[in-house]
Amino acid sequence: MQETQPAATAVPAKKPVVFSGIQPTGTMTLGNYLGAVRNWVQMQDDYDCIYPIVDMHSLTIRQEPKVLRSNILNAFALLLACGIDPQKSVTFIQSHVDNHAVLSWVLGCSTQFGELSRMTQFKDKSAKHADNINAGLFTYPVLMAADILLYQTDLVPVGVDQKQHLELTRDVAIRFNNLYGNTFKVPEAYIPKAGAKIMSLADPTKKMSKSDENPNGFITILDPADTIIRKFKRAVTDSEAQVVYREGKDGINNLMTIYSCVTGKTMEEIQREFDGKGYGDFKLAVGEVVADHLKPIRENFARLSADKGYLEEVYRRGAQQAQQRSSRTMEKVFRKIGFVR
Ligand code: ATP
Ligand code: LTN
Repeated sequence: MQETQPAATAVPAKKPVVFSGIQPTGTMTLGNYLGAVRNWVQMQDDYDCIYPIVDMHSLTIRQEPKVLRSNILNAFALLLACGIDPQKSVTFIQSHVDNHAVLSWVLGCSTQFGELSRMTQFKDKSAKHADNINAGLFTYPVLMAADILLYQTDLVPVGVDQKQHLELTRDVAIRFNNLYGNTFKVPEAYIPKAGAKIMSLADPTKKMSKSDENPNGFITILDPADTIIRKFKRAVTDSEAQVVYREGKDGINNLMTIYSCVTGKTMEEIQREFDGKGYGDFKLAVGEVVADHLKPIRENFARLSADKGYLEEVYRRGAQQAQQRSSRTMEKVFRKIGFVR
């Protein structure tokens, strides 16, 4: 008689951990979306993803409390509206999980003044906010390292502006591991090939940023279709009237990148499509595809932001999950550094 074998219980392979955050400093721009959030959405099926709204980071710039509170809730609703699915990913509000601040202190003691002084974002932001060069602005990358290292992260999907902070995170993790024994996974940056740096529509030599004073420089993902089309029509280009991707054509290169990211067309295909046509036609086409692409997000946002009960349920559950997962790393850190438990 043949013996029946017990059914093999397949142990699911552990998915690599993905972590990334966005600041609640205003409405997400097309740059944030194409450079980061769109990739976060796409990664949810293949990775174990963790996506907080990093409200503690936003304190490095002066905030109006009432506005901040509403920005945090809107940023959270917007993340869900873009397609972050709380059934698949852990999503929460950073300040709800104490471990971020606690690990940040510990890592700060393993980070050198000199290396923080070299951070270009610190130099840029202190030039922009010369009346408020606070210690938090200086130690900001340490909090970011804590965010990432708390979850034993493998991959961090970000725009290219965050590359230097990621390198610092890796350096701090390696230094800590060498000093105290293996504690943290050393993460890798995941920077998209296209869309990693969407430029301002008003000044295509500058990054599109949600805290830009000139609203014509950025498209927010909640802008209505007519605003989007108007902003693209006004986008700064050159006087050549040729839709080609070439050095020195910053404005056109940026519009072509946006068009390519949204439609999936290559630069050559775009060049052919607009061969012999003027910038007016091209700008209108870019405006229209972007407006169409963002329409469902705007509709999802209207529905979600009206449901405060649901949002609260999601961020509470997310914080519990994040607290639990990050506490494992925190315990390990405390043991390694010699704290009494
Ligand atoms: P702020 O204007 O307040 O400095 P920001 O617009 O730069 O904010 P963040 O919240 O700091 O946005 O960034 C969230 C994510 O979006 C990061 O991964 C960042 O690299 C990415 N990102 C920001 N701006 C752009 C851009 N113009 N192009 C591509 N990615 C971007
Ligand atoms: N520093 C980032 C926001 C940020 C982040 C993070 C990104 C804070 N913590 C952890 C990735 C992983 C910014 O300014 N865009």
